[in-house]
Amino acid sequence: MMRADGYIAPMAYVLHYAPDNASLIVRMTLEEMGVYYTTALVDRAARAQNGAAYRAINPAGLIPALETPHGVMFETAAILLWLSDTHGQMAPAQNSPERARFLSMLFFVSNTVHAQLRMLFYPEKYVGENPAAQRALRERLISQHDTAMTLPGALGLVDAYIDGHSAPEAPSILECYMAAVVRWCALYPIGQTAWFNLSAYPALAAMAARLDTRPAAHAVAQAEGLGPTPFSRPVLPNPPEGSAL
Ligand SMILES: N[C@@H](CCC(=O)N[C@@H](CS)C(=O)NCC(=O)O)C(=O)O
Repeated sequence: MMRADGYIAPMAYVLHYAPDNASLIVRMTLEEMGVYYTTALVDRAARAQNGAAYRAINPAGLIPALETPHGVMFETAAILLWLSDTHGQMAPAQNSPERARFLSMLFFVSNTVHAQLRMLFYPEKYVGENPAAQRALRERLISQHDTAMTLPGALGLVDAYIDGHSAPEAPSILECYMAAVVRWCALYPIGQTAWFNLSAYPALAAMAARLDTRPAAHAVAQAEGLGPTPFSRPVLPNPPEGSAL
């Protein structure tokens, strides 16, 4: 429960998650903030994200969702920003001149990079079942063009921002987001990741290595079976419960 003075009692947050899904970004953020939360598994093997029970939680049928004292939230960036504002952590303060650019990049990652990854991972949802159409979409997404409409171009833009905008003492919500992004680029779709080389993005590579040393990353990796270096040298998950795909 939220009190008038803004205090949020323990048990207030429930993260609806599946291992190695976008919920990983929210879990990493909650761990970094040190706030108490519980989790509820969305059973992807049973396609629970499409079922009526989960749609009552997130009408978009996407993972994650976060139960908060203000109701259920969905959309990763919205959850991150709300948590950051609520707990006053992990983003430039409201009156900081850095906030304008930071929010621009956060929404770029959410609206463009994450959306590109969705097209790469679930091409059938965008161009239907035709294999040639799926191949064409994939080839366009991974082409080495210097445009934000391709993943290499978009990642290059974020890399340029992170260079000089990462706090060594604690990661921002944007860095938690990007740590999961570079993990997924290295792993998925399984067997089709040759286009991605983390060392081509030096600031993101340094960020991933730095985040891997955080106690929050260890907690997340243990909970979801992500291995010892989940962001800089990821391996496919071996989750203690649930399924990533
Ligand atoms: N725009 C959403 C995207 C979330 C998303 O793509 N979640 C994936 C898992 S990583 C999902 O729910 N996939 C299942 C599906 O598309 O049916 C967000 O930012 O939260």
